[in-house]
Amino acid sequence: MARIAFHLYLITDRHQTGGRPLASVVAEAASAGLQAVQLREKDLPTRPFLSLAREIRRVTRASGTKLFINGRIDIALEVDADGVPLPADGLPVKAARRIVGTKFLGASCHSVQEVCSAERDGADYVLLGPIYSTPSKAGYGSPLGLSVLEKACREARIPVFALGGIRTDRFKPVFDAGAFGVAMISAILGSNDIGNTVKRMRDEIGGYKREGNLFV
Ligand code: TZP
Repeated sequence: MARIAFHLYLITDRHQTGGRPLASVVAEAASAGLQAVQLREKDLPTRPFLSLAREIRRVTRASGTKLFINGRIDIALEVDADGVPLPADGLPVKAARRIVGTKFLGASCHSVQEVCSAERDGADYVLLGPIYSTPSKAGYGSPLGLSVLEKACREARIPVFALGGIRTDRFKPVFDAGAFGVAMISAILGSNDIGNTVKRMRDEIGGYKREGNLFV
């Protein structure tokens, strides 16, 4: 099984691109060094979602950016995505593993307990959030804060990606708390200069690389 070797992770929301087509925005981010993208678009019906997934697959193949398809294992298999992050109300990790085989399996978690059980069940990585309050997703209660992130990172051996309200000026506290990576919607998609934003993010993350069993 390949190991997780990416730290900068974009989650898509085509409503937050300021009217720009999602595929071109992702292409710009990918050619600037974006390492992973999760196609989310929960409100898209299956067929347009599949077309978009195919388009984003073409773009990400060209740059070597990992592609993840939120929850839709059928679509992930069809476009040969690199993995599937499971939403909290999606298939259980063990059931999903039987279908995806060696593709990366992620789990969206909202507590330390969920992180631990995702790891026990065989997830390859978790997205933990919201760490900070976020304009992008209502209904997830109050932000977990850095202390929950720190505890999750201490207890888990699999990579923990911090999610929710993450911006470049918050990279330091989340990496200091032990995060393996950062996942974002608005800080990337809301930028007027996505290429430059992604490059600056890559540089910033480069500064936090540390020796260790996870962080390469
Ligand atoms: N899950 C928890 S917070 C969140 C998701 C999908 C949204 C994160 O968006 P942003 O704009 O990076 O805060």
